[in-house]
Amino acid sequence: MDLRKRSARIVLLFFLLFCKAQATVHYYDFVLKEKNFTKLCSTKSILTVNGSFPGPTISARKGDIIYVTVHNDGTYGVTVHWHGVRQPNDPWSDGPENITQCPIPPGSSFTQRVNLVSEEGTLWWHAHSDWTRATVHGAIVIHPPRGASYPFPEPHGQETLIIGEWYKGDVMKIIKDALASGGNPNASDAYTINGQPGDLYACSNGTTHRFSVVPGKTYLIRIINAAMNENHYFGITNHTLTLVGTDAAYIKPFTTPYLLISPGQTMDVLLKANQKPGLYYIAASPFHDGASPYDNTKATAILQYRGSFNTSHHRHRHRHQHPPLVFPDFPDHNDSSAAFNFTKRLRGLGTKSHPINVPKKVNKRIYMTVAVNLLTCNASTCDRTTKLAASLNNVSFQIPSIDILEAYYWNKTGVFTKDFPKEPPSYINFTDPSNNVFTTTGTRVIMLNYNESVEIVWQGTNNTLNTAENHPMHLHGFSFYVVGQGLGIFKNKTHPKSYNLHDPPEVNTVNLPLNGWLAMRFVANNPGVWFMHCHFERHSSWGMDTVLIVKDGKTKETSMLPPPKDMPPCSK
Ligand SMILES: *[C@@H]1O[C@H](CO)[C@@H](O)[C@H](O)[C@H]1NC(C)=O
Ligand SMILES: *[C@@H]1O[C@H](CO)[C@@H](O)[C@H](O)[C@H]1NC(C)=O
Ligand SMILES: *[C@@H]1O[C@H](CO)[C@@H](O)[C@H](O)[C@H]1NC(C)=O
Ligand SMILES: *[C@@H]1O[C@H](CO)[C@@H](O)[C@H](O)[C@H]1NC(C)=O
Ligand SMILES: *[C@@H]1O[C@H](CO)[C@@H](O)[C@H](O)[C@H]1NC(C)=O
Ligand SMILES: *[C@@H]1O[C@H](CO)[C@@H](O)[C@H](O)[C@H]1NC(C)=O
Ligand SMILES: *[C@@H]1O[C@H](CO)[C@@H](O)[C@H](O)[C@H]1NC(C)=O
Ligand SMILES: *[C@@H]1O[C@H](CO)[C@@H](O)[C@H](O)[C@H]1NC(C)=O
Ligand SMILES: *[C@@H]1O[C@H](CO)[C@@H](O)[C@H](O)[C@H]1NC(C)=O
Ligand SMILES: *[C@@H]1O[C@H](CO)[C@@H](O)[C@H](O)[C@H]1NC(C)=O
Ligand SMILES: *[C@@H]1O[C@H](CO)[C@@H](O)[C@H](O)[C@H]1NC(C)=O
Ligand SMILES: *[C@@H]1O[C@H](CO)[C@@H](O)[C@H](O)[C@H]1NC(C)=O
Ligand SMILES: [Cu+2]
Repeated sequence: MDLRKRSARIVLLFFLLFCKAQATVHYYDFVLKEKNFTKLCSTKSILTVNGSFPGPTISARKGDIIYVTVHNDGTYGVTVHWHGVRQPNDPWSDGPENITQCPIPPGSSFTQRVNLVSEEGTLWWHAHSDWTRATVHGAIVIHPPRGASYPFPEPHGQETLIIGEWYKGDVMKIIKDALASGGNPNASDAYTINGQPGDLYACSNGTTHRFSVVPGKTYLIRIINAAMNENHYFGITNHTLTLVGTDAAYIKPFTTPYLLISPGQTMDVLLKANQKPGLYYIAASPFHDGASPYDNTKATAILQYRGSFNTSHHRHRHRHQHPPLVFPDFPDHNDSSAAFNFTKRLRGLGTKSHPINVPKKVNKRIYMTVAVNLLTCNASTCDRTTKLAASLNNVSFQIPSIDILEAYYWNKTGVFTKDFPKEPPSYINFTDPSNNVFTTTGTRVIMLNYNESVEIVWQGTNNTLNTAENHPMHLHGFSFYVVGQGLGIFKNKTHPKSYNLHDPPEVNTVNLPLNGWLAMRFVANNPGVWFMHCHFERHSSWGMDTVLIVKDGKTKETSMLPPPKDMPPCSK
């Protein structure tokens, strides 16, 4: 062996040993159980992890491996998903119900491996069964590897803020009733920040979440939108935010008075406590540009400068009393242009330690319409003549009763078909109000060869039902680069010429604008079965979903791992 090759090998060996030594293995136990919570002046029992809402935070460093044993002490089957974690070669731990596993039955447990190979920043975990994620979710905080640092000055402190959505009714019943009636599910009754609706809701102003800061210091705030059906504006009165990362990847920092954050997305911001010491609202308020009913309330938490609020004086009598605070200024709830402008500002960081590896050439293109539709129904499937549905390329996805991953791995037939269309059935004017609303149904998946460079262009639609709205599109198993976006209809001759192949952001969830299009790219180098869906829960429940199956490569390293021994059984 020549000297150059040998020294390269030695360097590689050191690199491997060094990385191995750095990876830490963590173990967590999650106990799914019911617990009573009182909010909005009424008490109800919700499914939780370990009795907390939001659930426990997982903290680790990039490169670490976490084993989470999920014990189901509830009364029905549930699955848990690690949102945004690539899970290389290991779809078995990904979690979506009947896509990669059957539900964990009550009284049993399942150990999932959360392998943080490539993500750094903030992600989250949530239940992936029916609407259980409303209450079963928590943060995944991923620090830089040991010895590495943030691509910005070390913050003085950190805070995680989770935006949630609270329903007075039972969430499982809400979606069940909606699917049975064929209509819209009930809207929520409040939004929450770290489980608290805040000052603007009855009975909750005594428990508003507070975040204390030292004047002059800079903080890293990790924001997660865990809401079910709504995007949010997020901001802090009289403060600007510097966005530094999203979906556990860094971006080129920019300063903004507010964020537009969609369900599924995470955003890391730097906050400088540079205003007059006092109390300020941290606020979330919905962005909703569709015609469907929605919860039009606002959630608040409080940013509290230390020294400006005399806690000892108030501790006994009116512990949390404060003068009225001002809500931050946000654009209108349906200002699609403000939302689109915000999304367009994101750019990948693109430094030596955080490179951008966007595919420059593409082997496989998929053009995919995203629609809310109708299906005809009869008395046995719903109460009306038609029911609301949703589709991708006019296929409303039907979830099977055996998970697709096991069907694929064990060569079981009759569970899914490998023929998801690569373009819509016809090239109509997708945004025209006169479009037909009806869709077909099926469990049709997209087959990809290992290492293929894939481009997916999502196309927003409208129709006679007036269903145009934005959609937070999410892919499991990959982060993808957002290379282009625009309003109106995608033109396959001209729009690709304006793609950003220089510094596109890398995300796992992206907001497809109202009546617009969005182009994304990734390399299919993660063999497995990966769910793709709108992260509005009502749309996903109606079938705005599909599955990508990435076939094995030629070697063991490029093939899917075998299933773990404790896979929950499928009842059949
Ligand atoms: C959850 O509760 C179980 C049992 O009480 C405990 O062993 C476990 O450490 C808890 N997990 C977390 C993440 O707090
Ligand atoms: C919640 O409270 C109700 C009414 O007090 C009670 O019947 C129920 O057992 C409680 N549930 C849990 C999980 O504690
Ligand atoms: C949904 O809302 C309707 C009307 O407010 C109410 O009667 C019903 O109980 C709600 N359903 C659930 C499951 O909370
Ligand atoms: C703080 O923000 C509020 C609401 O946007 C605004 O009315 C007020 O003038 C601001 N105060 C300062 C000191 O900037
Ligand atoms: C806080 O209250 C205590 C007790 O009433 C008082 O001694 C102290 O001076 C107060 N501090 C401030 C900053 O107002
Ligand atoms: C909470 O609301 C009650 C009733 O409106 C009010 O008396 C109290 O001062 C409020 N507390 C705070 C901290 O604003
Ligand atoms: C969005 O950006 C466009 C073009 O830069 C600008 O004309 C428009 O005013 C912006 N809209 C909002 C709401 O910021
Ligand atoms: C998943 O399959 C089980 C049967 O194994 C079925 O009871 C359940 O309803 C299915 N879940 C979904 C979301 O379709
Ligand atoms: C499934 O079929 C493929 C191709 O025919 C074969 O290589 C593989 O061994 C089969 N797997 C199982 C588990 O039977
Ligand atoms: C599509 O329909 C919309 C709404 O009617 C219209 O504004 C737009 O110009 C049409 N686009 C094309 C390419 O015809
Ligand atoms: C969508 O179509 C409806 C008619 O069904 C029309 O009233 C509405 O303005 C359209 N919305 C958008 C955003 O194009
Ligand atoms: C490009 O779009 C046209 C319709 O505008 C369509 O007929 C054609 O098939 C598309 N070509 C590709 C390669 O997708
Ligand atoms: Cu949607």
